[in-house]
Formats: sequence, structure tokens, C-alpha cells
Amino acid sequence: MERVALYTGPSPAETVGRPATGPAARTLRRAAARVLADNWTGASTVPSRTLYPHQWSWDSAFVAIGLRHLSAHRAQRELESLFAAQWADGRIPHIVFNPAVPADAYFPSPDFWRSSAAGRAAGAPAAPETSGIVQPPVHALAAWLVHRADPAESRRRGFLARAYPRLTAWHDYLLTRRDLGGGGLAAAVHPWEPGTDNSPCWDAALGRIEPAPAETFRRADLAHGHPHDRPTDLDYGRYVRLAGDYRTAGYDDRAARHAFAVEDPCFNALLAVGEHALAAAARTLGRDDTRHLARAEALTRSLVTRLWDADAGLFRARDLGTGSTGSTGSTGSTGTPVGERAVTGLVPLIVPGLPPAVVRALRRTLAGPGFAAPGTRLVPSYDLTGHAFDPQRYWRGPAWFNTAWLIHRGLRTHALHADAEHLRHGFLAEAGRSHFAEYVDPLTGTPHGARRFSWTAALTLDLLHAPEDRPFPH
Ligand code: 9WN
Repeated sequence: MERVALYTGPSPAETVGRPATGPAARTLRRAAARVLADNWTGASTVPSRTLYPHQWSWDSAFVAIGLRHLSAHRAQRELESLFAAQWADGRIPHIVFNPAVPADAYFPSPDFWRSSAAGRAAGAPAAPETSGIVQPPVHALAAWLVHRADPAESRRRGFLARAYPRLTAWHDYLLTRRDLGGGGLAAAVHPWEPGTDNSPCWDAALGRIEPAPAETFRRADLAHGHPHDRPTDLDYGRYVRLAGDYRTAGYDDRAARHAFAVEDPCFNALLAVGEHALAAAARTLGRDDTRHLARAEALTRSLVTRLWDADAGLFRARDLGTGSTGSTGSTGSTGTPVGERAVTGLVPLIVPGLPPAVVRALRRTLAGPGFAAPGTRLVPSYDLTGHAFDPQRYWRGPAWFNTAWLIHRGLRTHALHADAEHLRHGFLAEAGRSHFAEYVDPLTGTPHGARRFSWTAALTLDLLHAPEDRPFPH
């Protein structure tokens, strides 16, 4: 595949004195930096001091992308503390638990996952305790952007050279153990894995799961989050059942028979972009980039052949059905497309090398009645006209800042700079107005979930540094 220069934003020299020149931008930048300082534990950043008091995988990748503008060193440490919890099979766990935090501060807690014992055969470290599932692979992109922010500091600390083998092992895990459909894409085996927990995309697949009885677990999220904003008790019963069954199988993808297995377009688009980032890293380190370029090309092809829906004008997730196992690398069935339209179907815009007709259709869908949020200019998590749309409840309609950032990056990637600017302005306005909320009502901008949420603050910093107009590739 053709080498692409991954969009990294302007170099530090170009940004000095440039982005934060207006008083409003300076105030926003200071406020965002304060959120990240307050949520920094000394080794990494918690998504929220109240709702999420440990380290989360894709949160940390987004945080590192923003932190690089404040301190490349701290951004490197953010990723390194996650890498230190990587399992021997290559997986990067979705939560790394902080032993100093009380057990009942978050559910499921370390004594639910029991990673060091239950996951030992699959390669879980003896310490720290982690969850046994994963989250979307934003890490290679984050590591590359962090390296680019200060290459001298990266070389001095050997950051990229140490990150590269870990990231390669992580992608190897996803592309081998998790290719449950046998079509070259990684499958998610729990709704927490695509990062969009209670999206209507997972309703049908989750509906097949027998929920764990309510009296067998105790939610901690409702102590800080409003019940109307969060997933339901029924959702939680099913999350608990799936995670418990995976634990019983030793988190071993060769042995586990997954009752829930889906191919998510956002997850796999990030994997493709991550392979481009690894190709760039390999070249910087004087290594061969061929394998990564071939993987990026294969992933892009599989995304389009397996998940693109030309009639709907967006990518759809694929439900692989029950009984998927990693032992053969295939379920024997290609699954069925999920009949819901979600923001995750627009995120593949970040993939360089998409067919131009796909890019044009995604742009139309973004501007159409399903996703053009009148109140915020952000992108709702679910089709505004869809039957399950709820402007308030978690991933069933509200607009999230990380997906807006990804789509902004996609628009830049395909040189759609006017659209990108529009989204960037909406993002910065909502981030400031909502005090860096976790997510907002796409119709009114009303904030929901946690406030002073880390990735909202970090990605604000990044967009304050984004260029007004910059060609791609550069
Ligand atoms: C479960 C931390 C995480 C995000 C996810 C978001 C939410 C957790 C939860 O919070 O999930 O992993 O308890 O709801 O859905 O994307 O990484 O911010």
C-alpha cells in the first residue's frame, strides 16, 4: 500500500503563539489544562475523579493526544503506564486498577475481574490488576502523535522504540485471536469493548444474553451518574453475565465460546489507522514498514467489503451471532449487518485510502437529518431520526467529544477543511459551555454524565492547536 503521511497537526514550532492567541481560547486552554492536572494521579490520568477513578485504555490514548501539547514527557508516561499492564498475549486491558482506590468506588472492581489469577494462563500480569476485556485501539495513533510532538524527547527516553513492539503485539492479538468472523476484522466480545456500551447497535445481540440476577452485583455508577443518563439495570445484568463467562473461560480466546461477538466499524477503522501509524513508526526506527502497510490495506478492504452499506451511506456493525470462538479463527458464519445507524459508522472517515465514493457518501450522511445536530454542531451518537434515539441516555443519542474529534480528523484527512472547521468550532464551544462534560444532548447542548471529563479536556487542547486549514497528506 501507498505510504501516507499521517496527519499530525502542525509541528510545535508552527504552533507557538498561534492557536491560543484570543482571550477566550487562552481561558479555555487554561481550564482544560487544569482538568488534566486535577485528574493526573502521578502516573496516568483518570477519566473522572468520581465516575471512573482508575485508568481506562482508550481514554488514556485520547488524553495523551492532548497532553502532548502541555508536556510530551507526561503524555509518554500516560501511555507507558497502560503498556505496563499489557498481557503476555498482547492485549491491552480496558481498565488498569489503581490499588489505592477503595474497592467499592467502581463496579466491576478488581475482585470481580480477578485478572492476575483467572487470567494467568492468558498472560495477565501478576500486578497490576486489570479488567480482562479491551477497548478500541487508538494507542498506536496516540503514540505516533506523542512522538511527533517532541521527537528529541522521544528519542532521549527511547519512547517510540519501546512502544513499537508493545503496539505491534497488541495489534497481533486483535488480528489473530480476535478475528472471530474470519474476515480480517477484529471482533468485540463485550459491549464495553467498542467503547459504546449501550448503543442501540448492541441491543439485538445483547438481547440474547441471560442477565445475571440483580442481587449478584451492586452498581457503583449510580452514586455519581443520573439513572436516566446511564445504561439500565437490565443492560448491567447482561454486561456482568458476559464478563463473568469470559472470566470463567480464563479470558482465553481460544477456549471461550463468545455469546456476544460483533465487528465494529470504529474499532476496526482505528486499527487500520493504527497500522499506518506503526508503518510511520517503523520507518522512523529504521525498520521495514511493509507488514504494517499490507495490514492497513487489508483492514481498509475488509472494512469496506464487510461493513460498508452504500444504501445507508455509512458503515454498519456486523453481528457474528453466538458461539464465536478464537480457536478456529472463524465462526463459520459471516454474521449479519446490524440495522442501526450510529456515529461509529461515520468514524471510518479517519482511514486514509478509502474509496472516494465512500468518502462522499459519509460526508452526505454527516450533513443529513440523521447526524447534523442542530443544537451543538457535534455529531450525535445515534441517528436523530432513529427509532431508539434518546438525547440523554449515554450512547443512545447524546453527542460525545471523542467521536467528534475522530470525525474532525477524518474530515481533515480527506481535505474537507470547511466541514472540519465547522465541527471544530462546535466542539470548542460545547466543551467550554459544558465544563468539559462527558457528553451533551445534541439538540440542546445540555451537559450529561461526568463534568471535568479528561478526554473532553485533552481533545479540546488538541483542537485549540489544530490548524485552520491544512492539506493532507503533508
Ligand atoms: C465501562 C471511561 C469509560 C469510557 C467508555 C464509556 C464508559 C465504562 C462505564 O466510560 O464506560 O468501560 O462504566 O460506563 O462508555 O467509552 O472509556 O471513560
